[in-house]
Amino acid sequence: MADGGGIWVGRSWPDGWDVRHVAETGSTNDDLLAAVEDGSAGHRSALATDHQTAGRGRLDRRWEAPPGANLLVSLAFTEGTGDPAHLVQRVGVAAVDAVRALVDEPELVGLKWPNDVVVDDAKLAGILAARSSVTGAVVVGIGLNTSWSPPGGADLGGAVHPAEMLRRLLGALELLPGDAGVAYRDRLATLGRRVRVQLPAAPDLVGRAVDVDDRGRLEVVDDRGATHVLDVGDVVHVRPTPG
Ligand code: BT5
Repeated sequence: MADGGGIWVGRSWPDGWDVRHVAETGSTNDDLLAAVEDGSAGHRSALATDHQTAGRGRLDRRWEAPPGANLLVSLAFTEGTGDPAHLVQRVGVAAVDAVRALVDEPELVGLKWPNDVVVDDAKLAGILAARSSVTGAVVVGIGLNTSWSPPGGADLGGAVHPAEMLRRLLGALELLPGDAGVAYRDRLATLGRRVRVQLPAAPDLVGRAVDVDDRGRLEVVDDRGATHVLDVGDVVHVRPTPG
C-alpha cells in the first residue's frame, strides 16, 4: 500500500461506521454496491481507496484524482427511507460543514445544485448516489479534493489527510437532524443565483434559481418569467458582469 494504509486501520469511526480501505480499485461505488448486494457490507459500511482506475461521475463522466491525493469513499445506507436524493443532500451538507471547519473563509464553501461542494464556485467535491435494484440499498460516493484538483477545481491544499477528512465528514453527518432539507437549502449557494443550466437533451436554460422542492428538483425562472422544474442538469453560477 503506497501510504502504508496504516492510518485507515484500527481507527474508531464516528457513529459506528465500519470503514474499509483498499489501495486501488475501479470504483468504490461499484464495489460497495456489490458488497451490499452479496451481504458482505451493511448499514454504515464505508469503502475508501487511495486510487480509482474507473472513478465515476454522473452520465458516464470520470472522476479524476492522482493516487493517494484525495478522499475517495463510498457510504452504504441500507436502513431508513433510502431516498437517494435526500441521502446525497445529507452527505453534501455534512461535507460542507466539515470543510467549513477547516478553512479560513468558511462563508465561501457551499453547495451547487445538485451535488457539488464548491469553494467560491470552484468544485471541491462531487457526490454520486447509486441504488441497488436488488435490495433498494443506497450507496453514496464522494470524491473530495484534499490535495489535488484539476484546472478550475478547488482543493484543500493538503491541509488534511483523506482519512481525517472522512472522520470529520462522518462526524458532521452524525450531527445532522433527521430531516436535513432546511440545512441543505441553507447551504445551497445556487438559490437566488443567476444560472445557466446545461440540460441533457435541450438548449441551455438561463434564469434565476429560486427554489428546490422536497424531491430535490431545482426551480428556475427564465427571463420570460416561465418556471422550469429540473430533475437533472449541470448548473453554472453566472457571475454578474462588473460595472
Ligand atoms: C460528480 O459527477 O461530481 C460525482 C463524483 C463522485 C466521485 C466519487 S469518488 C468515490 C465514488 N466512486 C466513484 O466511482 N465515484 C464516487 P459529475 O457532476 O458528473 O462531475 C464530473 C465532472 O467533474 C467531470 O466530468 C470533470 O469535469 C469534473 N471532475 C473530475 N474530477 C474532478 C475533481 N477531482 N475535482 C473537480 N472536478 C472534477
